[in-house]
Amino acid sequence: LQHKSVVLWFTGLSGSGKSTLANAVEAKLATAGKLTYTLDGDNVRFGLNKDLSFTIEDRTENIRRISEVATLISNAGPIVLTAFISPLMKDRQQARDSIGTDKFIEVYIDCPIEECEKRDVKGLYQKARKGLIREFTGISSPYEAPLHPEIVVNTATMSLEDCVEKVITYLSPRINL
Ligand code: GGZ
Repeated sequence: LQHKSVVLWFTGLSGSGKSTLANAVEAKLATAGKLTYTLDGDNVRFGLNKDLSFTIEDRTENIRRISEVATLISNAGPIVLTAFISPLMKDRQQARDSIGTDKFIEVYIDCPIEECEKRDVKGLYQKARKGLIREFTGISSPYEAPLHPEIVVNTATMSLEDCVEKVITYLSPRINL
């Protein structure tokens, strides 16, 4: 049975767990026989968008291109997952409008910056605090939390398994799982 096309749009701070959760959800969907594609920094910022920096203007362009690519892939059939900070409300709204309000599922990875900074998986927060990275999200560049996301998960208080479950529970009735 063909599923209704959806784009799962993960948003949250660096180190909040967007890619980890997107990959875990993708694995669950694969088990259920669903075709998926995940767009993240690794396959977008090093290729299609390697000309873009982290200024506000370039982040807006980053998100615009990602939303266009998400639409293209989604139209070909797969469930699309995107894992980008996407810090600005207006850019996520633009993505929602261009992808289609009926398809767009915003997943807010709610994780306090204190926790992201404590994890500091890549040492980027430390560099940002020292001023070695400018315009770092949450430190010297804004993050506007979604006000009405379809799904909220708190990766500081919930297990990965629980986060996956919350996403899948929302998704199930919408994609014939
Ligand atoms: C935020 C930065 C920055 C700055 C490099 N600010 O934890 P990561 O490493 O793997 O994820 C972050 C990633 C953010 O790229 P996005 O394309 O998701 O950002 S946006 O949606 O805002 O366009 C981080 C790394 O790139 N990184 N410099 N200044 N994150």
